[in-house]
Amino acid sequence: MENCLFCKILAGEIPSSKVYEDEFVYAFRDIHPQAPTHILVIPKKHVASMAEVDGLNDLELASCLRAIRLIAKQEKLDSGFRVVSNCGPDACQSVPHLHFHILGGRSMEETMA
Ligand code: DGP
Repeated sequence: MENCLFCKILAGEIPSSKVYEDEFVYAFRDIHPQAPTHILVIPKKHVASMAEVDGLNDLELASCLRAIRLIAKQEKLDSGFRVVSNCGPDACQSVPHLHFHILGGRSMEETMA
C-alpha cells in the first residue's frame, strides 16, 4: 500500500529492528518503546486495523497470533506480557496498518484504558 509507513518498513524503504519474520508476518521494535520490551507485529498483507480484519484469511490472521507466542518466548517474557491493538481514532491508532503491540519486561498497570 502506497504511503503506508509499515508497508515501507516491510519493503525495507525505512529501516527497522527486526525481531521475527515468516511468510505472513513481520515484527520489529517500536521506535518509541513504552516498556523494556515493545515489539510491533504486523501482517504482511495491508489491512488498516482490526475493523478491516476480514481482509485477511484465517492463516494470515492466525499467523499474527502464533508469531506473538513465538516472539514472547524468544524475548523471554516468561512472567507475562500485554498485547494491544489500537483501532481507530478513539483508541489513538496512529499508523493505519493492523499491528499488535507486545509490551513486556515490567509489571503492567491494572488499568488498560
Ligand atoms: P499505534 O499508536 O497503536 O498506531 O502505534 C503505532 C506505533 O508505531 C507507535 O507505538 C510508534 C510506532 N512507530 C511509528 N513510526 C515508527 C517507525 O518509523 N519505526 C518504528 N519501529 N516504529 C514506529
